[in-house]
Amino acid sequence: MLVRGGVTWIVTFAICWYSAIKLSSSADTSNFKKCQDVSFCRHHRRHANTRRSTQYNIVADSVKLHSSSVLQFSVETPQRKNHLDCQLHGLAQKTLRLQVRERDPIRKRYEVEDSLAAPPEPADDGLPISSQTDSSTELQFGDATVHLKYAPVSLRVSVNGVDVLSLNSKKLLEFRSSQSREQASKAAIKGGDWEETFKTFNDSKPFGPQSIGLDVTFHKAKQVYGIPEHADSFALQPTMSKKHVLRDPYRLYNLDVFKYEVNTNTALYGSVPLMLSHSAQLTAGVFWNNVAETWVDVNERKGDAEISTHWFSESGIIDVFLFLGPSPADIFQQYATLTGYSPLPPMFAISYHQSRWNYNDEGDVYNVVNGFDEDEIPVDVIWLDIEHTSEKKYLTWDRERFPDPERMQDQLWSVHRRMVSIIDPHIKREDGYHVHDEASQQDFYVKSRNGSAYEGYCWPGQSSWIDFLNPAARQWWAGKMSLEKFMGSTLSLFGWNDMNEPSVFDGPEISMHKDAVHDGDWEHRDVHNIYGFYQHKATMDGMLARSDGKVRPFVLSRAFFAGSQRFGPVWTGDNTADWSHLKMSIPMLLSLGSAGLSFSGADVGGFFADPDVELLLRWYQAGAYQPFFRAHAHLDSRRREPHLLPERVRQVVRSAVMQRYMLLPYWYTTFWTASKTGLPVMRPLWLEFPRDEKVFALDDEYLIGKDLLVKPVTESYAESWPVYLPGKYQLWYNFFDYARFTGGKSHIMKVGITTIPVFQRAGSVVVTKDRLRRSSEAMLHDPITLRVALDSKLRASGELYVDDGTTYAYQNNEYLHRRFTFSNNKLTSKSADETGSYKTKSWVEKVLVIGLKREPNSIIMSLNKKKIDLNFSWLKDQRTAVIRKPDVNLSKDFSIAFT
Ligand code: NBV
Repeated sequence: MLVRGGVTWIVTFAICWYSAIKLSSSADTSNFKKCQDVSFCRHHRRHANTRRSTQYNIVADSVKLHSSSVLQFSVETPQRKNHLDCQLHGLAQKTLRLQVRERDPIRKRYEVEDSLAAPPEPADDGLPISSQTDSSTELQFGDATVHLKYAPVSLRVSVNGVDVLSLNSKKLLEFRSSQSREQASKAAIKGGDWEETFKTFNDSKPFGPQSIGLDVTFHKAKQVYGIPEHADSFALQPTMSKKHVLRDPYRLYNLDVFKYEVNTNTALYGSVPLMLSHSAQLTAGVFWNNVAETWVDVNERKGDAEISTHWFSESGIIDVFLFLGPSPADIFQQYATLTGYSPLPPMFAISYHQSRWNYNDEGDVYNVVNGFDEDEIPVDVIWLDIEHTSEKKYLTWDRERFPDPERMQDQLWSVHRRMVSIIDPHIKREDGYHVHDEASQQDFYVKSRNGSAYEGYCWPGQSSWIDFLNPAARQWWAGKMSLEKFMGSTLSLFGWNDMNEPSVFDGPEISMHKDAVHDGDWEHRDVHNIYGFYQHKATMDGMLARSDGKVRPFVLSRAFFAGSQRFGPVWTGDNTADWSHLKMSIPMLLSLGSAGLSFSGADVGGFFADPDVELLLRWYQAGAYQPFFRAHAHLDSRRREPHLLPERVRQVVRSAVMQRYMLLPYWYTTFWTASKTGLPVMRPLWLEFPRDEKVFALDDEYLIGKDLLVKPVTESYAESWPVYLPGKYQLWYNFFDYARFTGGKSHIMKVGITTIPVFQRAGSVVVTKDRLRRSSEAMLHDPITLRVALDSKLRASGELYVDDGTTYAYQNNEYLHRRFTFSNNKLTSKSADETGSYKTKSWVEKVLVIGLKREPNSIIMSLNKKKIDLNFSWLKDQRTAVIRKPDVNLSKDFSIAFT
């Protein structure tokens, strides 16, 4: 093991090492483990390949109902009697949970609780036993049947006689019980079970092998998706064929991968062990609730629709949730019920963010903002990276460059802009630095094996890491966000947690030693994947508490786990200014969104290197249509704020950013929907068109909400761009020129440099705000435009959610939820929820009705029992009526008749 401590040569080594990677132009993949470097990965794969498995059997007389919704049973192997205690829970929302625990382990095993939003509710109808023999039990679970076979143990769930999911049908269950080193064989010690070395890093593995594994089969699956984060296709690729190993399993282990490559399933910054399967008949899901290092093998599809997968984790228990769907929307709701919904973000958070490592000083910040104002490009937030601190001591300021941070924030605030500053989890070990002093005194640092504070090298030099696993440390950290404690902060400053995998420059795989120790005596190996989650949570809790719970917080995190959606957005880390990374942003964000993390984005422009003009503007166009929209760049890259770009390029960037602002009412309503239903904001096409098999593997186009389809241009010199429009009977309209297209086929679009292929679904009403402003806040009471796109039966509907965009007043009915419907030649606007009573000055300034059969003779509005003849113009070729100034407050009910 590398000696940890303030030894000079280590520091020198780390600086040299970091300088070396800084100069290198691509990822050094040798810093990161492959399956063959990890003893438990080798072990479980061998198990799968040789099929020489230990047989796990249910002890027949142990099977009994523990309560009306929990079945309990013991599992044993020929070698160990009554070895495992199992519980099968029937939960609300068609969800089953299987927990497998070791009976009387010699060392306790970590159980993950906080990924779940609340203790799961039992199913109303329980999990009654419907039949039982000496070798099996059958249970009724709503319209599903659970078949439990005893020898070998396996669990199969079917609905109306159709198999949906199975566990251990491939006999890959393995639960390696804890043992003492004395009991272990020499071979096991040598084989890496008791001590492992990777490069120069030794893992002492004091508790030996404790890994667990299980196979999960999706019986009705054309494709499987999920288990982010990987820079790979959205539909997961097989890692095993019947005969061969095709690639390493998907790895889930939060890592800071310098200059990550695309089209690989190696680990990245965050992990969500949720997998979804989809076919025209059925969508199902599996959540593996374990925060230790995890690998997942995906087998080639068998026959038409069966995909089996193999999951294994280094420690912890088996805690697996099965979601029975059956529709895609059901799955998202089932997962969100369990791990939480992403809360409604403040409006500024879904607007445009301007970031860079670094804005040098206060003057630089003003210049950037002025640049936006002079060029009339809206922006909501300016970000400050690590150089704004005094010597990388987070929650302090470099007072030479930022002499009066409150003044700066107030100045920005006066022009409706916010700031975000970075707050990393590594703390400079310097006496007199309040965070370090308090963390040391209160024993809030992660420990090394010998009991002293864990030390490593990071941005500030020698550092220690806050133990966010410790609830008291989290509470203290949250308190540090208060306006009194965080000197120089105001209510318009928000947070950004970076490097929280955690990234440790001189640690194994640039992370923390697995034998480091957390509160409760847990090894880092047991909790690695939830470390960043807890920093994110604590920072968010603090930002909420500093306003007495009044102002919605905003904290971006790089690392995440299942449930992180409850705390704030995440982003895809340090991508590169390269077309392949622009392209990859789409499958990566689809994957995050499908795993509950609706609020996510990728650095616009690419973090490393310098994008050429074409790449930069195509990236703005894509980013404007992705949920979290932030331009960010590396310290060594050339400045690329919009006002520095050549005039023609700037105009294209401006148009993309303005489209984002124009569509904010639609984005906000979609985020609100996500907060209620768990439906992702950025949706794969199969969510809305579940039976159109052509879209199952598509990951270069997507839907925002249900009504806007986007396929950003992600190739250089593109002149024509094929776009598949789903749904045989579905019509689509080009969002900008109202041209009509039929669904169920591909269309080739001509794409000039200003073109963003966006289509509105026929049958929808999309709301926009068309006036140019400095920021979203300045638009709060602006008038709206209704874009009514008619289907073939001349019908359309849509909704709009509105509130103050900032506070929680909406929880006290300060909101409006409106519904717009077009049918029988009449457009009506009605309240969708009478309890909403938000007062807005916003009014309807324009209505576009696209796809009418003929020019109307007259258009008459009924409002407050009065009839008003409305002026309109007729766009013949587009069969669109444009009504100007109906001039009615958004909160009023009205109708407009077309004759
Ligand atoms: O804090 C500096 C950067 C930051 O700009 C970036 O967004 C993070 O992902 N940070 C990583 C550390 C340095 C990376 C080379």
